[in-house]
Amino acid sequence: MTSDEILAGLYDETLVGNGPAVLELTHEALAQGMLPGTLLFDALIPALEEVGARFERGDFFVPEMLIAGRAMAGAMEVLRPLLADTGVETIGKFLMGTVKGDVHDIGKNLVNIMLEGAGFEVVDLGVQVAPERFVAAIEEHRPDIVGFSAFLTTTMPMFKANLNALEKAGLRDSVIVMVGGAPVTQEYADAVGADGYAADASATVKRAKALLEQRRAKVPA
Ligand code: B12
Repeated sequence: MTSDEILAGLYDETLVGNGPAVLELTHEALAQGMLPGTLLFDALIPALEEVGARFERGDFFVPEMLIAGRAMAGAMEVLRPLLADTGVETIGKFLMGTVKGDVHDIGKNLVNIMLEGAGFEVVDLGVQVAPERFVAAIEEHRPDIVGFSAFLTTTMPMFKANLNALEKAGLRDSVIVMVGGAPVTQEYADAVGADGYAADASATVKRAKALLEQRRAKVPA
């Protein structure tokens, strides 16, 4: 199989949620020396974008979204160590979670992988994380940055609820707050009072590093 055939196959099989085929193609691609990032950005993510578009048009329903998401997650398990293992030293601690009421975690997991690859220590709280769990985890782990992920317009307001909880616990000034997820915009991030927003995983890494540098320049160690 040529690289183009593998990418086309990965796209098609992810779209229809054929997990075993996605895994097989992922292994085949890696055996041929294709880069993990190519599989991710040229096949897996575009396939999920198409899944979303079909759902919006009413051509796909929740079960189709679910199996496509699972198929992608299976490939991510294989790609994860390859994307994260760059051997760089830890540059900061990032606490991450999907907000309460929201179970979308593929985007968040991708961000985590890229952050780890860039040298961040990532503590992942998973999905459906309530404000008080974020507060407790910040007290326990003392991260430099906390990230809130939301994929639904109905759960985005949890950003504000989380920020209020941090404020109430006296933690707002001790941690940088980043927000993201498919429906989130820079305007929304500004409106709720977050410190940073990024539209995708690589932009998150850049923004996180820049925010850390700013913070460290202000508070000399
Ligand atoms: C897969 C999927 C599901 C799966 C989730 C599986 C899982 N484990 O994640 C399942 C089937 C469970 C699901 C359920 C639902 N879903 Co859904 N889902 C999707 C789908 C198709 C893909 C999402 C995804 O993973 N994309 C891939 C990743 C890589 O996305 P990404 O946005 O590019 O991620 C990047 C950024 O967002 C950013 N990022 C992410 N998190 C963070 C965090 C921080 C801090 C930062 C800085 C950056 C950042 O970096 C990421 C990596 O580059 C989207 C459509 C779409 N294309 O977005 C709908 C979508 C998000 N779902 C939608 C809906 C409506 C639902 C349901 C309500 C459906 C229903 N009626 O039950 C339920 C809600 C369940 C719940 N309570 O959460 C709508 C949301 C509409 C809206 N605006 O509110 C969408 C947009 C589909 C649509 N077009 O209508 N869904």
